[in-house]
Amino acid sequence: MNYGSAQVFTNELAIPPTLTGPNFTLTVNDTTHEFYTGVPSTTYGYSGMGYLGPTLIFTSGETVNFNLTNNTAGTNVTVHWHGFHLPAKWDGGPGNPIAPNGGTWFPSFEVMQNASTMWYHSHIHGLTAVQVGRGMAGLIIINDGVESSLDLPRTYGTDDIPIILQDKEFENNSLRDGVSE
Ligand SMILES: [Cu+2]
Repeated sequence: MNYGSAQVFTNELAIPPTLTGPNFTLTVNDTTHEFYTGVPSTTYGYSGMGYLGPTLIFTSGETVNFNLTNNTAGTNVTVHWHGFHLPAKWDGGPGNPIAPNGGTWFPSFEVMQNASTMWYHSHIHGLTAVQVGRGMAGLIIINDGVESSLDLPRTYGTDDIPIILQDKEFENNSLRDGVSE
């Protein structure tokens, strides 16, 4: 049986840290990240991370509250709760921009979903692909009583592994922006 050729990997699988609610404070920052050792790429990260953001842990039925700050030097961002059932004013779509250089946004909503893996990301008109590709995204894990009663592996980062897949284009080992939205 052919299992394919052996590949050599150089980067350890990154496991984002977790934040547990119901109150969350997140900043988004201009930063850099070395996808290839020794070659920093211009990226975005949340709350001190060089790329992407922490995994947020929600409990179904609770109200979650956010203190969000845009510390980038020159770009509007949003924080969109992908796929969530919530009031439009807290959706974080293109109509809810947060200004750069310290602009803030304080959404608050009830978690109406059952147990699931969700995600958040910037959703600025015309720049969503660039901002998400450079790091403005993170996971959300929603727990509920049904899921927690099941006999499943649930030690985050050990046997419950968060995986984020993104396509990437590099030039001289430095990240290039995608061209699509
Ligand atoms: Cu989305």
